Amino acid sequence: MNTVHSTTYTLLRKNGMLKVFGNPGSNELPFLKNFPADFEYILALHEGAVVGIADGHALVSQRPSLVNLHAASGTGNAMGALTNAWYSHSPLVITAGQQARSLMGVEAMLSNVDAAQLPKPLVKWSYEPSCSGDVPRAISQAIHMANQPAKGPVYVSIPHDDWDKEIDEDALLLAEREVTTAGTLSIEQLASLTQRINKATNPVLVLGPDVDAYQANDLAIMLAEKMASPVWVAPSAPRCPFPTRHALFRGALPASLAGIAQKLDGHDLIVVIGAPVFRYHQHAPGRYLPKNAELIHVTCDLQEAARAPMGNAYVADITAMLKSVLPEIKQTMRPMPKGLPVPLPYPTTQHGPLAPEEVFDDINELAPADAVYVKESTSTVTAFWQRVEMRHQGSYFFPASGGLGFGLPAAVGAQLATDRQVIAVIGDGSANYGITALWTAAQYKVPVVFIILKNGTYGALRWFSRLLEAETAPGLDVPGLDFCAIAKGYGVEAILTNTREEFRAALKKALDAQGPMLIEVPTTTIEP
Ligand code: TZD
Ligand code: CA
Repeated sequence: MNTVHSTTYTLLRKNGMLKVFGNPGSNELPFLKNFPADFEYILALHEGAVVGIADGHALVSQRPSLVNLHAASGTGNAMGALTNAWYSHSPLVITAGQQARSLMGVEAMLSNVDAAQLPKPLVKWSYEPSCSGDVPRAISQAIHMANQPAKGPVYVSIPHDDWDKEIDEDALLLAEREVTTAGTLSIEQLASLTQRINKATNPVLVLGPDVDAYQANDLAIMLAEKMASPVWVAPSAPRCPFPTRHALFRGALPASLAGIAQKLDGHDLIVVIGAPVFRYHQHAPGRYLPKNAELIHVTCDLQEAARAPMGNAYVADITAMLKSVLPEIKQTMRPMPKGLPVPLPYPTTQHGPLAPEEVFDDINELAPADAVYVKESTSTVTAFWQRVEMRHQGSYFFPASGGLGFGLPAAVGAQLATDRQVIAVIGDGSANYGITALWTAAQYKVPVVFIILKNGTYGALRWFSRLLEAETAPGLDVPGLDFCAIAKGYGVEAILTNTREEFRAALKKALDAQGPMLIEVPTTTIEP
């Protein structure tokens, strides 16, 4: 007999979704009972960590992650993490257990009232099936919705008495389905785009996270070299789309109107690929574009295209677009611009806390060339981009909405998806929002290197408080945290390092370790 339960697991298996990231409650137990042996349940102790881990896994594996949350309260705890999943186009299939159908109306304990409404507007699609027979179809729809461009999180609420119900064998047709989209440029679009690029006298490229997400990094290098144009990373960067020591690399754009216009001044054409136009942050008023500049925007996300305040947009698959555009772009005769100078090694501090720059120099020297960095220390963004060389696709992840609590869990999820070494570089403020993910790292022996930069303060907010003339604001310091004690409490080996020598020795040890290790390093406060 086929049940909703057996059919759903067949569907998940066919879609390669063999991990369930969750934190269970009574509503979810009927889904989890008779858990098939080829599936793995990844338990995290708070739903923010559950979604962060699933997000990191989806970003690195490029596959949808299945999340199972507990009713409304579990969903509520996960909402902050959903802001990041939404902006990073993470394909998360989030399921939440619902009360038994006959008890929902009286609002028995654990009823998720108006369940489909709850996660909006942070999901692409949200649904509660109207009957048990519709559950596998709804999950199938969720998978395809999540995994087609622009990818993103989706939500399905499932009453717990549905799982045992018998279902028609035709429901298994769902497991055979494929949904694909093409999304290439039309002949007319291709001609208008390439003519505009070939005509430009001083073009500049601005690359965003979806270049990295669609593994179009090498195509972007070829395009940049043909155009001999400088390459900037789009502001508020959650990923690294371009090798940071390439001669054409210029760094990440500042996240303000005035800052962007200033950096791009002098260019007649700005080509933005795989990013919103733009993800501003600081309010520094100014014109959208430098004088006499035109902007072309290529994105896989219709919403990104539609909401931009300037420029002409092409909505297309990033990889397919680059493949069709490249042969049409003329190799320019303009000379290749000179590369940025590599920063000099930061001098070693003799007394007192290390500078973050020293820590980054050591990471850059000692970490494997293809390390995956999950970064969530907000005051050290520029220093990190300058000092830690990133060469390969999938080398860098930062919370895409700016919502803290992504980094520590996402590093665990990323390491579950790759053999490359994952290194989490996390601030002493940020670490607390996702700290329980340490337990998951310990229990599942996930060999992440966690580096906690401890400056005792919300460093970026210190900087912002000057920008906003709000220096008198309370609540900006976080003294009295002992991350070694916290890590040990969750079962993760930890070392406190006060000197450069101690840090280097600890990092070497952590890189060789079979399981997770945390390094706590007191640092000075610098500016983002
Ligand atoms: N809460 C959440 C969930 N997300 C946020 N972004 C903030 C609060 C506000 N916030 C920032 O935007 S940066 C920051 C906070 C609290 C400071 C982070 O401190 P840190 O990093 O120690 O992790 P730095 O390097 O000291 O800035
Ligand atoms: Ca800090």
